[in-house]
Amino acid sequence: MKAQLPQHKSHYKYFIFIFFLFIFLSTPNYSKALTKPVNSGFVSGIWYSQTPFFADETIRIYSAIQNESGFDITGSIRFYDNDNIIGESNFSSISGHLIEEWVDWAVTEGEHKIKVEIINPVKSSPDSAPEAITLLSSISETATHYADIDTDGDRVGNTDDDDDDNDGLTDEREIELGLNPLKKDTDNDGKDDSEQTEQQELIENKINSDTQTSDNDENKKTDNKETTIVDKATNIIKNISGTLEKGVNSATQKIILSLERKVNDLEDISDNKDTSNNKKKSFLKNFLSIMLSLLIWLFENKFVLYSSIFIILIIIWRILRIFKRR
Ligand SMILES: [Ca+2]
Ligand SMILES: [Ca+2]
Ligand SMILES: [Ca+2]
Ligand SMILES: [Ca+2]
Repeated sequence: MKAQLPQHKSHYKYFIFIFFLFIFLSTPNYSKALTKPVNSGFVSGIWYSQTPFFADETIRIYSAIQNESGFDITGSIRFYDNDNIIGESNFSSISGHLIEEWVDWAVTEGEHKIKVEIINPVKSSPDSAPEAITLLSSISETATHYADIDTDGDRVGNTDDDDDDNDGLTDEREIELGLNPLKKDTDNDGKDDSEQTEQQELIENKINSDTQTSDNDENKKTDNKETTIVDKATNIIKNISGTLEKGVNSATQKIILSLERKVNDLEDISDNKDTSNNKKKSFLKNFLSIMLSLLIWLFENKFVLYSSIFIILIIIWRILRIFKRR
């Protein structure tokens, strides 16, 4: 009968196995073989060949890798714009050194989130096979930029530029005038908008000036015309007055002559002795005299004078008549 080992001896086998396993796991080579993250990551983030950058420009984006891993690393570095790959290039990084990498990028208008990532890093050693590793920090921080349009290339984006096309007219003024604020020569006639607008304004000012001068001349002409009309009217009135005066004078003279004739007639009547007929004729003469006096009054401003003369003549005529009767 085979004697059995004591139970506590079988437990020793487990302790020995665990001890050697611990020793094995504690060796450095094995820990590396488990791809422990390597702290060789990015140092200076991301920078650009120029800032600010604008749409339609091609710029260069840079990044740097500081290798503090204790061994050389090879791999690729990939650049992203809004998660779209801009470009990728291979790198070889010496332990303890910093290397710079870049990619060229055609900028478009809008917001851009730029980041850089290290792809497929491999530990490189002259006495061992290449070994894939994991970097502690393989992706850079994301840098956000807004790329504006700079139509006139003066390094001031249209958002901040008062004169986007640099033609001398502000965007606001161009919109007011119906011109294109993004084009120096809106109508393609070879003259910049400002030059053309300046000329147009000069022309308009000249036209306004000429119109005003013309208006002044017209006013002067109108004044002259009015003056001429007034003069003419005055002359006509004067002529009429003169004519009237002459007419009145003439009429007065005629009346005087007529009255003289009447006096003569009355002398004849007084010789005739026919009392009733004399009275009728006398009344008729008086009536005619009054009518004539009224006519004179109607036509003559100096009617008082003429009326006075007429009255004096009548009085004379009456006196003469009295003397005749005697
Ligand atoms: Ca500009
Ligand atoms: Ca302008
Ligand atoms: Ca313009
Ligand atoms: Ca033009």
